[in-house]
Amino acid sequence: MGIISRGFQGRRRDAGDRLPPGQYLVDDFPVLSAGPTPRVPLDRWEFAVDTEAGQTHRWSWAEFLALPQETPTVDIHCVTKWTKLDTTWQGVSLDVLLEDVETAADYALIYSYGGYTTNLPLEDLLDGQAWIAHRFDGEELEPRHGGPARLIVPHLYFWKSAKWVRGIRLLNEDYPGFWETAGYNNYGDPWREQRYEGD
Ligand SMILES: Nc1nc2c(c(=O)[nH]1)N[C@H]1C(S)=C(S)[C@@H](COP(=O)(O)O)O[C@H]1N2
Ligand SMILES: [Mo]
Repeated sequence: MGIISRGFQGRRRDAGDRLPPGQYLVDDFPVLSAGPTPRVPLDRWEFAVDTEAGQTHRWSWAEFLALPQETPTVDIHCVTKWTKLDTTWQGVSLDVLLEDVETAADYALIYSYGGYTTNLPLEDLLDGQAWIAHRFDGEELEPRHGGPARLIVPHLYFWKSAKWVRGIRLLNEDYPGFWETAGYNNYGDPWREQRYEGD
C-alpha cells in the first residue's frame, strides 16, 4: 500500500513519438477495401502455406483456432495517412504457422479470398512481427475489417496487412502484389515514409 509504481518502462512515450512522418491520429477505425467483402463460410475456410519446393501446409478453421494464441496491442499506419494507436488483436503468430515449414525462401506473397495480394520479405513475418488475427478489440473480426481472419504486420503500412487472408506463397524471388504493382512502395516502412515507388 502507498507504493507508487511507474512500471518498468518508466514514463509512457507520448503519442507524438508513435506517429510516423506525415501521419495523423484517428480514434475511429476506417475501412479501406479495394473491392467487395468476400464471404467465406468457416467450414470451407482454410489457410495455406505453399513453399518454393511445392509443398503445401494447410489449416482448417478448427485447426487454426487450436494453435497457440497471442493478443498483440499494436499501432497501425495506413498509407492514406491515418494512424490508430493501441489496437488489440487476437491471433496466431506467423512464427507458429511457419515453425514446421521447411523453406529457404527469402520472399512471401500473401494472397486473399477475393484476389488481393501483397508481398514482403519473409523475415518481416518472423520474430513476433506478424499474426493471422481473427479477433479485434475482444470481438470476432468483422467481415469489413478482414474477418474471418487477416494478416497483421504493424511495422509496415497497413496495405500489407491483407484482409480475408487465404495463404502465403514462399518464393525465391520477389513478386509484387496488388498495390505494389500499382505504384506503391515495394516495402512500405512508415517510419521512412515509403509510400510510393521511389520513396
Ligand atoms: N484483401 C484485402 N486486404 C486489404 C485491403 C484490400 O483492399 N483487400 N486493403 C488494405 C489497405 S490499403 C488497408 S489500409 C487495410 C485496411 O484495413 P481496414 O479496412 O480494416 O482498416 O487493409 C489492407 N488489406
Ligand atoms: Mo491503406
